[in-house]
Amino acid sequence: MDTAKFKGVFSALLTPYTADGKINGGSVKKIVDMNLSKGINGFYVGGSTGEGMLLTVEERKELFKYAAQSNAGRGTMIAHVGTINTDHAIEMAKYAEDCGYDAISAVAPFYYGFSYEAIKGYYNDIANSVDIPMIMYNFPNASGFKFDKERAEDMFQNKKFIGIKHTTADLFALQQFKTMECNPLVYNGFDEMLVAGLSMGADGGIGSTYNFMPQKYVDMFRLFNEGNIKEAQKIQYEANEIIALLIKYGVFAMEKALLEEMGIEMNGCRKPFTALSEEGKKVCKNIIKTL
Ligand code: MN9
Repeated sequence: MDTAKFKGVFSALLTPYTADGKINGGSVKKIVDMNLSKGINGFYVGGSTGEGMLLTVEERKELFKYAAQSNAGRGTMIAHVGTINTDHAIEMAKYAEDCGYDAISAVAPFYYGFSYEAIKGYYNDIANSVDIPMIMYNFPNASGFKFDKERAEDMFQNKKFIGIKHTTADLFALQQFKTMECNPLVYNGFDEMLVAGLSMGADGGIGSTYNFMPQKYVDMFRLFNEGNIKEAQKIQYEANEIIALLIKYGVFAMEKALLEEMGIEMNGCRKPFTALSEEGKKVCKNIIKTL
């Protein structure tokens, strides 16, 4: 299959809410338009950044619809359908396919400490329920499941699997995936390490901070591919100064406050996430001036 459209930098779309806590379709459109205008290649919808685990199945489907309509065929769309209930994941995967998504993705089922066989079954059940390909979401800190080359070689025998979103600092593992015979697409998952991930062979990145500073990631990716590593590193350092503050005050709450400052209604994160502190709000206003 032609994987060209899957390479590049993808925003892990934040989920905006209305004042009464519903999914805010108008704001989804604003983020999508702004990101695409800066050169972002597409969107990863309803994942960790999108508060996927805090939304109902109906809300996740609604979000898929809004994002697909906003994108209107411009960028490459990946729908995160992961949850621990296989039937729910399949329902969302089918819906995403109907909305025109290019691929689905799923985190490994968590909480019960499922066996490898159970996890493999979950992935195959979801992947085989649709015709679009599957991108494995490898996030061991959240799922408790360690995905390595050996397991990838086993799971990727199913040709529906085309890639891995690699959200761990283990860049050796990332590089090892790239030595697999099927040469999967591998995405760098921690924004603060994009240039490092690209150096180890990543085909692109998927990240939350792309939502409010897309230009930096578009530039990093372009400069890296032009062989201008020093300049790419410079932008990575600039981004990391901001990311360090986000990590201190709450990543998603801060990202949403930044977009709110840019005029896009976001209405914070869903509970049990806490609201941004007063100090965080001040820091946010200072960050805005540097963007
Ligand atoms: O989707 C995000 N991952 C998580 C990617 O939030 C788990 C990243 O963009 C991080 O938010 C970011 C800050 O650590 O790298």
